Amino acid sequence: MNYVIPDIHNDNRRFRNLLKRIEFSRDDHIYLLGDLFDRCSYDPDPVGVYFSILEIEGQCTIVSGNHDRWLAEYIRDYYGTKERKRKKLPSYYYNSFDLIRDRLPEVDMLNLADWLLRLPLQHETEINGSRVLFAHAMTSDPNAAMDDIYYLMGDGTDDTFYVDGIEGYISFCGHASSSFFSRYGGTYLDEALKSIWRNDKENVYMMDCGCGYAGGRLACLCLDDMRRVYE
Ligand SMILES: [Mn+2]
Repeated sequence: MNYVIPDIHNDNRRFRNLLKRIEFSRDDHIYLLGDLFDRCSYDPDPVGVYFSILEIEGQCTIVSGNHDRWLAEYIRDYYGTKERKRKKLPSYYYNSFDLIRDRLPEVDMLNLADWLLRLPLQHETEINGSRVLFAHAMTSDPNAAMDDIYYLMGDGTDDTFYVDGIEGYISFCGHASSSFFSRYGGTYLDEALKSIWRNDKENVYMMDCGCGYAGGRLACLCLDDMRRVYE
């Protein structure tokens, strides 16, 4: 089975519960839509998220989110700065950096940063005869590569993607709360404003259901039978 999971945002408990509930096994594959880290003030466990993913790395395809990029760049800046000058650096805006540094030595943090910076911005594949695209905020036609910021943050000036999608593909994204997308028509696959949103053309799925915020939850969509699980 092929599963898609959006923004985990440091919530290793919800992530592991989801894996248990879908009975994730050796034949399965997971597509993660980025934003693995930052937030989850109620139960943050970035190292747990990292280790959970490494355990299943061969069965996991991950695209980068804006938070993954920010964290990786901060780690490199921090350790690229002479020790006596580090105090003068602005602290990382989110909780992940300090939480990870409490548990991992410099070499492992730099490896984490390298790993994050190697993540692709978009992944294209074919599943059960459908061509699919995964990216954090917006996907693009694979023949028309966009700047990094497009995939990581979306295009703030042109929102036609949400209505039209990418011709010939089904796109899966996270980044912005699915509750935001009712303005573009479409359908909530489960509870209104609180579940995965799909556009009217049925070629765009916006999956972020607020995991990392109190009251949010983590969605999981099975691409083989379209079954949804929320944790
Ligand atoms: Mn996010």
